[in-house]
Amino acid sequence: MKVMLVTPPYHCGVVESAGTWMPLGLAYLAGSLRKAGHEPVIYDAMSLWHTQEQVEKRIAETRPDVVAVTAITATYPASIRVLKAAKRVNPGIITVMGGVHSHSLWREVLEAPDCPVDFIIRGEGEAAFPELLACISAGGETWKVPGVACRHDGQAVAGAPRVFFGDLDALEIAWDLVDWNIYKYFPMPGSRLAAVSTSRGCVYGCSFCSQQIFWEKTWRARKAESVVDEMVMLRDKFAVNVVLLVDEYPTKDADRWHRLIELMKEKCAGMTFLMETRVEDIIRDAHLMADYRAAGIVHVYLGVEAVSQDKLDTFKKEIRVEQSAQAIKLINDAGMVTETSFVLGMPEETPETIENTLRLAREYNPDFAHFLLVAPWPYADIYPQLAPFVESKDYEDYNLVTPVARSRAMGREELMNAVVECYRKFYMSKVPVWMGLPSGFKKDYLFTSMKHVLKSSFLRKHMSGLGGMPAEVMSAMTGVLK
Ligand code: B12
Repeated sequence: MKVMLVTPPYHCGVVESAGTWMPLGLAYLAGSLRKAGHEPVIYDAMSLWHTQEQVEKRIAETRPDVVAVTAITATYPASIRVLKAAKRVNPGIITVMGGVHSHSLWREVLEAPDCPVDFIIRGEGEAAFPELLACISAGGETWKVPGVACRHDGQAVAGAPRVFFGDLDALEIAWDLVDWNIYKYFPMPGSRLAAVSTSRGCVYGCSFCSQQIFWEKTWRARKAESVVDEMVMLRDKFAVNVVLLVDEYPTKDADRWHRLIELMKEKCAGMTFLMETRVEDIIRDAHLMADYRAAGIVHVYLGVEAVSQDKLDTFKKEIRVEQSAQAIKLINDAGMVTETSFVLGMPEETPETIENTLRLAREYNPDFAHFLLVAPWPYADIYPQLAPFVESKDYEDYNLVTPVARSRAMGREELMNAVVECYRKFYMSKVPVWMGLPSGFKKDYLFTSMKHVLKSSFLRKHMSGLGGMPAEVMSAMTGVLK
């Protein structure tokens, strides 16, 4: 069958200010579908900034048998619009949805009025999707396929959960179906950006996070050798020079991670890497920070999330508050860029607690800080705590930057204004410090990133409402960037 794999054209103005990001999950699915004899096509409507009309036209031109979309909660309404377009083009097109949103909320999705979704794949898609298509072709009982949810006899039903894939290195990725010209990392002009997954899952149970639900607190990893072979192939065959490691938790197995760092140092010349991990692993690896940098790692995102131990414990983050500042300093001292996030908007949030978060965010001294508004994913452990305060059911707003819940003391607009003030004050104090950095990679990187944020992010819109960045910051930016 001809299977069109589509990203929903959704934008909330955060991540797209830093780059255009390839849909790795769809490249994995395309690899498995092709292996099973199908003809997959990847259509990244999100990165192409296509309109609903363009999406519909592209579906009509492609004439697929199946249209499949991916959806996180914020992109779910846009994914539904893609599948509605497919049904308008041809009601006979089989429609499939996968990803974290429909994994948990499969019943809500299938029972929604006017639902255009024929099948939901829950969990990993590489084995379930080809098996579903084989079952459809054979006229079999699709509702019994493990990992599939669908309507049967007028009811929404789900097959047994699927066992996670054993050997991640055995999965084929359709790298040749990726339209490489689209993917760029803006802080590094002229770059070509790829995404690589070295492991899947996370063993922690952070209460605001969806990934622990999706992966059931499991963790599986690829072999270091196989990951590095892939990186080298991406560089040599597709001219990739920047790689986002998409893993929730790449550093979990110290031996594997250290071997990976060694191999990256040895084989990945000319490549740079962006990654995320936990603070305690950075502290564990304090003696290896220079090796991280030598391996090409330039940017590390740490989920700091809170500045009080109470709040960290509520989030079940399992770190000590003092570890965050220590980890950030280690990365900064090694010449890499640090990025962190702080979760705001919990029921007990007040202007004073926000002020305190901002004060400590400055003290922790990451290069970039995000002041995120908690998103009440209905399937997250924290949801019951947030439910009484939720004021919007529009999933499109569940993007960590739009306020959807109030706190006891603060309304949604007040929370939003406080967040924008946090950004403004944080970067007002940052830019003069960056000015004093010696010329070189880090200084260029920081200013180029900031330029893109101020040019295109959600902050631009909100900041102008609040009077914008102060003139001295803007003139510093203009001076450095010419
Ligand atoms: C890379 C990434 C992005 C990329 C997406 C690129 C792309 N088009 O895929 C970019 C940078 C654009 C992005 C954006 C956002 N992201 Co993001 N992102 C990630 C990240 C780090 C990795 C995703 C990934 O590639 N995983 C690897 C692949 C192999 O796995 P996968 O995508 O889950 O796919 C597998 C299964 O889920 C399933 N599957 C998925 N889709 C489908 C579809 C079908 C048809 C089938 C059969 C199966 C299937 O099969 C796949 C293979 O096994 C995750 C966190 C994480 N570590 O997973 C967050 C994450 C998905 N993002 C998240 C968020 C919140 C956002 C933003 C809203 C953030 C923001 N405010 O900007 C935006 C929304 C989009 C936008 N344009 O504004 C949240 C989602 C939370 C939720 N429950 O809704 C996550 C989980 C981060 C987090 N911890 O909170 N993101």
